[in-house]
Amino acid sequence: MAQLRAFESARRQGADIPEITCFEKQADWGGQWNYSWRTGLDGHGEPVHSSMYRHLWSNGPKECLEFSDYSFDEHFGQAISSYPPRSALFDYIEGRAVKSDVRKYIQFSTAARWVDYDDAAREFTVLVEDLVTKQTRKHVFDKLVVSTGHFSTPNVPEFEGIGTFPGPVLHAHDFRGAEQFAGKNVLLVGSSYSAEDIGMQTYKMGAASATISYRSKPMGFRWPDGAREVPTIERIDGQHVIFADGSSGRFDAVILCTGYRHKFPFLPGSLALSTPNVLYPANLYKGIVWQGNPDLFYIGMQDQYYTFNMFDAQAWLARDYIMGRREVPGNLERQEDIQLWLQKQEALHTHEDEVDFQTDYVKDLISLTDYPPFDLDAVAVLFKQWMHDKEENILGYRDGVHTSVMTGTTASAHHTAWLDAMDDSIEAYLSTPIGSQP
Ligand code: FAD
Ligand code: NA7
Repeated sequence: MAQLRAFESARRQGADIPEITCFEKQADWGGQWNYSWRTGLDGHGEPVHSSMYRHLWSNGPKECLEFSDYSFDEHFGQAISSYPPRSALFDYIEGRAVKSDVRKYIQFSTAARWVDYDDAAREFTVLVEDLVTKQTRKHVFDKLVVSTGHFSTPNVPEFEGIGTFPGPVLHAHDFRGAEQFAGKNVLLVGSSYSAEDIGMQTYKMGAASATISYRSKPMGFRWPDGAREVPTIERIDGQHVIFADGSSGRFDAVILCTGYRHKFPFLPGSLALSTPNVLYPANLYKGIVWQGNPDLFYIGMQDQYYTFNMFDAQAWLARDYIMGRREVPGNLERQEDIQLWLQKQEALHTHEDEVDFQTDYVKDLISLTDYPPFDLDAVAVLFKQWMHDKEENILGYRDGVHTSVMTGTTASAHHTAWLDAMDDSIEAYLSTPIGSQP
């Protein structure tokens, strides 16, 4: 959506933009934000894309992801809270896409199946399947942008004895809501966003306990009573799980919050990015240009503090390379630039360092394009405030308010504290509950 918007923005400024086709395998746009109740396979037998769940509220302040050319004020016409539910963020990204009229470029329910690159002709041949008619078609392109996300294919490790566990064992990708865990003892494996948020979802929905097992280091939040962190799993024996420090527990369900794999089943190995979930994947110049073939671009493949506005900055730069407004430098220059960023990445120690790193990265992108600039240092301050708020109160940080860097608008406090908010629909979110009027 960012890439289409970037081209459309240039077109509206009078530029002669290239012919664009976007293939989207789902029937609607929004990517992860397009919630599905389904798990496993969708109605066409395709892997379900979205990993989002009911009661998913933004896990970072909306002020950190705001588009600089489409503010929350413009979309909602009123101040809203800093941590909206999924439905409101979907509405926001859809609002901008509708306003810029980019739907016309998208062929929905169409999955990319395979890509070939012809070195001599410098052309990509893309084989797609219309999931409704079952017809396959080939399209030829000069440039290819891959923006298929990387939080969709679960990373599922093996644990000794896990096959003996009698209760449900699921990956975060297949988690759709915590209501079923009321009264249960839940084991969450992993120590990042999914473990933290799904763990607190189970607490919110009345789990008897939430135990979070880390591999490298604990998250260290001040967990509420009934929640705790333990080291990695040594082995599982039926319902009984033994951890590396010798402690153990009896659990009713295991949720593997063990992250995702970058997976591109439609790309040959020579074109497919292979990387762990890091802030600067190797082999991408400026984080977007495939080092092995500068006609190929990737958007959004980084681990993310910044999201929507970073995708925009990437898309604006990709657009300018594609349109020849800016020349992609030669192999050596690209490699040197990549190396510099990789070295900087190596030196990161704290989450604050990581925020500063990604802030510098987005600044670098924006300096190369006409994406409306904004005060990225102020956004970095917001990220650090957010991290501090989480440390102070993991269940209450979403009740805090922040001020928009784009508009200066201070968010309104939501009418219901996150812990008590049981309706994540946009209607409930934007409503003023009866009795709360002055
Ligand atoms: P995606 O949103 O994953 O979109 C990729 C698109 O590519 C999908 O529409 C998919 O159907 C399509 N596609 C995939 N394969 C094919 C194919 N072969 N052919 C055709 N189409 C294909 N970010 C935040 O800013 N705030 C949050 O609170 C937040 N919470 C998150 C919670 C969860 C559980 C997850 C998983 C992610 C969260 N994120 C959050 C990050 C989120 O991934 C990004 O905000 C954003 O959705 C990434 O956009 P994307 O376009 O790169 O990828
Ligand atoms: P992340 O942020 O990639 O984190 C994955 C976590 O899984 C991380 O803590 C890993 O531990 C852990 N992991 C991976 N393999 C194992 C094994 N074998 N054993 C134990 N733990 C393991 O993924 P998330 O799903 O949390 O977040 C992804 C997005 O979804 C994010 O944008 C959110 O907004 C929602 P490590 O720390 O590497 O030792």
